Formats: sequence, C-alpha cells, structure tokens
Amino acid sequence: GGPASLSRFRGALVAAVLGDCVGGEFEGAEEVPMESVLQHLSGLEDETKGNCILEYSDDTAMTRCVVQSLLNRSGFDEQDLARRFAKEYSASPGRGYGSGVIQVLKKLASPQLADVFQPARDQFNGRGSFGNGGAMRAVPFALAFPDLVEVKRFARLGAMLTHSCSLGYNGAVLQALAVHLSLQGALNVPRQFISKLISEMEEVEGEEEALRDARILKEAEKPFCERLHKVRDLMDRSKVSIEEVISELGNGIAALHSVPTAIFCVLHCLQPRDYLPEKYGGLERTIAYSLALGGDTDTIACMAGAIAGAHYGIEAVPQSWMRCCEGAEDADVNAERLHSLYHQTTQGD
Ligand code: F2R
Ligand code: MG
Ligand code: MG
Repeated sequence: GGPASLSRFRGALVAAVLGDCVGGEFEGAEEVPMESVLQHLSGLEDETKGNCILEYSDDTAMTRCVVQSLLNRSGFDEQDLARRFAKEYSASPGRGYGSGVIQVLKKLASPQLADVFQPARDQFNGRGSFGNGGAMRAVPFALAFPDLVEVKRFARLGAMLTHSCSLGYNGAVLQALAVHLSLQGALNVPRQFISKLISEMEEVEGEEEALRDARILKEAEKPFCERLHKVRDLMDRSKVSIEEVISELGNGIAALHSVPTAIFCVLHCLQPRDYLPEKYGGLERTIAYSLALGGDTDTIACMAGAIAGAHYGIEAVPQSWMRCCEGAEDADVNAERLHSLYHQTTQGD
C-alpha cells in the first residue's frame, strides 16, 4: 500500500501482537538457537494442532488500553488512559508485568489520586523507571496522529504515566517515531530512515532532563543517538553475529537495550538471510530474528513487529500465525478504526 494505507496500519498493530505472543516462549532465555525459533514458528503452521492459542502479555494488554483510550476520547487523555491501565491490571494481573510497574498500576487505581503522573515519579527512589514498558505500547500513537510533533508529544506523555526517567519515555518516543516513518514508506531507503531517526533523537535528547538523566546513569551524553549510530554501523556490514548485536545494542528490559535493537532487527531483515527459511518474507524474518536474540524476546519482537508490519502491510502477515495469537483479530479491527481517526485528523487540518 501507499503511505499511511490501511494495509500498513493493520500490519503494524497485528504484527505487534504476533511479536508479543510468539516471543513469550523465549522471554528471559539467555541463548536461543535459531533451530528452536524455527521449530516454534513452524508449530504455528501445523493445522493438526487445532486452535493453538498463544496468550498475549503486558505488552499487548497495555497497547490495547492505549488504543481504546485514543479511540474513545478521539485523542490523548491521561486520566482516561491511567484509569484503563489500572483497570486492566486489576482484571488480569498475571500477564507478566515488570516487577516495578505493578506499584504504579496499583496506585493509579486510587480514586484519591490527584496527579496521575506522580506514581511514576516515585519509582526507584524518585529516579523513575527506564524499563521498556512505555516503548512496548507506543505504536498506537503513531497510528492515531499524522503529525510528527504530536506523535512525539503523546508517545512521551503516554509513557510518563509509568516511566518518568527520560531513558524510559524517550524509548517510547523513538519507537513511535520508527513506526511513524515506516508507515510513510521510509524503510524503502534504509539509510535515510536511520538518519532521520538520529536527527529527531538529537533534538529529543538535547532536552535538559534527558542530558541530566544520562549523566546520572553514566550513559553517553545522548544515549539513544549513540545506539542508533551503532545500528547504522551494523546495518552496513554484510555479516553480523547475534553475539555482536547483543553486546553492541543489548537485548534487555531497559528501553535503551531494546528499542534500538528492535529497529536493527527490522533493518537487518529487509534482505533474505541464509540462516532463515527462503519461504519467509521480511515480516517473518524480522520476528524470527528478534526471537533468536534471546533476552526480552516478547517485547523486542513486539516492537520490531510493529515497525516491520507498518512497512510490509497486512498481506505479509501469515494467516496461520494470526490464528494462533490471542488478540490478533481485535488488533486488526482496531487498526481500521485508528486509520479512520488518523485520516480524520489529516482532513481537519
Ligand atoms: N517483566 C517482564 N518479564 C519478566 C517477568 C515475567 C513474569 N514474571 C512472568 O513470567 O510471568 N516482562 C515485561 O516487563 C517489561 C516491561 O517492564 P516495565 O513496564 O518497564 O516495568 P518496570 O518495572 O518499570 O521496569 C522493568 C525493570 O527494569 C529495572 N529498572 C527500571 N528502571 C530502573 C531504575 N531506575 N533503577 C533500577 N532498575 C530499574 C527493574 O528491574 C524493573 O523491574 C517487558 O519486557 C514486558 O514484557
Ligand atoms: Mg511482556
Ligand atoms: Mg518483555
């Protein structure tokens, strides 16, 4: 499809769910042989298995809250979103949430709460969380707002309800930017795509709080930009080992160690790779490769899936995979609603 086509919206939201559901199998594993990944994925194609339901985790549970809030309020409403996060957690606390964020979700349920951003500020002795929980649910912001400035603003605010450290919320900004650009077809010229991300993040990370947090945490002056430069170096190389990707970019639960990694997975899998089945298209390659990195596989595959899905569109999503994943059908329906909201906003300009 063309820029911002319905197919790209559907691809982005559905592939995010697929990444989460299929990635759950390996979350936390130190080493994941590609053979195990391919075996797991071929199991999804096995018709004899009947309705093999892979459940979604916190990544999708929170993304669904963002989607419902944006659609219901026709835009961003922090009170409504906070209420939905709290309600979702209390209804299904066993979706594998981060151990810190649970405190925030419990506090957000209190009717006496005056400032919905305060519980997140209190995390980790006032330093705030730098986990990837804001980034893993950032895709709907790119699907609701056509304007890049709004994508950045609302992805940041949406993340700050649980993640007040800039290394947490700026991961959400980067993920939303990557989906936004991919929707426009920017991955057709991969070097321009990564250069645009770097120039946008230069500005985002130039803010005072970001510079301060990076100093306190002893990271590079602009940590996400530093990682994106590494992504650019790695994507130029014909051969890169999984070990190098992990040591250069990371595969962990911090936004800094997972969002640039997800972006790399998409870029690396734009071409066929000899260790992946020939029959795989780019979307399947991206998800399989994300799983083979080990570590935070559900979240890296969810974020990479969203960026890749926005590029390849819904036609690239295997039906058999979709049938196996809880919430994939709902995501497909919601993508169409977000597509209408996005284009309504464009027409209103
Ligand atoms: N939590 C998981 N997976 C492991 C547990 C699975 C579960 N027990 C099960 O098997 O059922 N996955 C999910 O969590 C990640 C998103 O986490 P989020 O929302 O960012 O949570 P949190 O608690 O804010 O941060 C995660 C951890 O990062 C460390 N951390 C963050 N900020 C810190 C700081 N300022 N100082 C020190 N440490 C900090 C802490 O260890 C946090 O617990 C996704 O992977 C999702 O899939
Ligand atoms: Mg999860
Ligand atoms: Mg995870």
